[in-house]
Amino acid sequence: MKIAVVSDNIYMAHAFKNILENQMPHVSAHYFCSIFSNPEEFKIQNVQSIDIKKYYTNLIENFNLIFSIHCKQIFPKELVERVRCINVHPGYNPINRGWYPQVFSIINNLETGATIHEMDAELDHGNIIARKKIAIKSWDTSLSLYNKIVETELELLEKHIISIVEKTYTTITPESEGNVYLKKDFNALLHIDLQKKASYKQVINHLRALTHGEFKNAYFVDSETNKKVFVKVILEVEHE
Ligand code: 0FX
Repeated sequence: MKIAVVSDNIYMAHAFKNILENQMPHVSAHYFCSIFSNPEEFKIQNVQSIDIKKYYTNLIENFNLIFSIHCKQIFPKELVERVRCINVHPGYNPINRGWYPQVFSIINNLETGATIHEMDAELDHGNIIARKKIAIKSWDTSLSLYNKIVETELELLEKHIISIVEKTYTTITPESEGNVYLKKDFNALLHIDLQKKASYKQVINHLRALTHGEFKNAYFVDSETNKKVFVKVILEVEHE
């Protein structure tokens, strides 16, 4: 078995490596990041950068199982059709396909969770190997929910890694095409129109969906200086 792991997320790449090494010490994998990352930052031995769009035939020739662990480059159709490719996705398919799922779940009142699935030519679309929902609390921000999603992705990987490598799992077909959100949909949420009317619930949901640690996401434009003013919220639930 020749396994490749492609990741643009340092935390996830290390966690995946630990799970694979702990559960399958006899199995080795080659680690890559896409053109969107700097391989030196990964601090994984022999990690290589690969432009998947240009050099995917190298992957086809050299590997028979490929994991996408938050890889930011789209896998070409030929790659997913010629090699078994598995995606670990920070959303519950098919409800949360695409970019930054928890953001859209909070704003659009959609369920969320984590999914491991076989890849096909469409985004976050293939047959599902494992998935789990996570409850969204009214005090969750994008960051607090994201942290729970990542831990759920790892929980699913711990449970299913052996069956994935050994190809002994069963899959379920997604019930529908679901929802797909892209980076441009996220970008369209950032500018707050101060004239727009909304309920407090909508406003709080919008702002908590864009509150993610240090990221400067939501903003309005100050009318005097024309400068962006970034906005985030602090939500704290009382202790019982
Ligand atoms: O690696 P990842 O957690 O996942 C993203 C997509 O959500 C996922 O669908 C795709 N399969 C994967 C390849 O890329 O993304 P990240 O580490 O860039 O961001 C993590 C979270 O941080 C994100 O869910 C929301 C938040 N964030 C990120 C950026 C860059 C912001 O709130 N603002 C930002 O500008």
